[in-house]
Amino acid sequence: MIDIYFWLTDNGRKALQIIEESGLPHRRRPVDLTKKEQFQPEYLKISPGHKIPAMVDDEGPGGARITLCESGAILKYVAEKAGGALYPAEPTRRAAVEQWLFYGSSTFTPLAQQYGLFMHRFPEDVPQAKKHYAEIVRDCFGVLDAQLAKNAYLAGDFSVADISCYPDVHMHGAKGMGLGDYPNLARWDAAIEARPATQRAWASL
Ligand SMILES: N[C@@H](CCC(=O)N[C@@H](CS)C(=O)NCC(=O)O)C(=O)O
Repeated sequence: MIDIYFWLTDNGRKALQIIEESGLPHRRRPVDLTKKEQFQPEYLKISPGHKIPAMVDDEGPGGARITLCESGAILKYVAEKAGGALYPAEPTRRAAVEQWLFYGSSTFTPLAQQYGLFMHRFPEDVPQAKKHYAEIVRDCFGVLDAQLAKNAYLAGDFSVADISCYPDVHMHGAKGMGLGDYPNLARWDAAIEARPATQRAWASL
């Protein structure tokens, strides 16, 4: 059984999406960031950097319990355990998936989080920061849109690469500034939104 520790944020949705796509038995374990539950000593044993998402698999490699944090590592672990096209084994296809998986987890999401902070949560109005991060997010949308002009999904078939980028495109694009300038990204967003696993992952607690 896999326990998924999450909250209703971009990275939390990534973990929920991959576990729903995998079809593996799991339990949802909400970690309420608004109550600072990520700092509870028991949780810090799983996620030392006090971040969601995290996971515990009672039946990890060799049958041993494994704990994991970092959304990218969780996407990879769950998809590999499930097998199939979400994280392909063939080296060239896997390399393409990893390129866009890491683009999501190390470039796009951290920058989109800064955009979200200054647009929606920062206590002061900071026009320069808003402008700066809006330009960066639009640049990322353009990069993704260009890739999706050539491929149905970021690395060919639907994979963890798409899950790595979807939540911030959906929140800040489709449900935010709009995707009118990015037709390929809009088509991709709608296709992923329609997936039953996405619907389950984005349903309330
Ligand atoms: N690189 C990490 C980032 C995770 C992250 O930023 N988590 C945020 C919510 S989206 C969090 O848990 N923040 C609470 C805190 O920092 O105390 C990942 O991809 O999982």
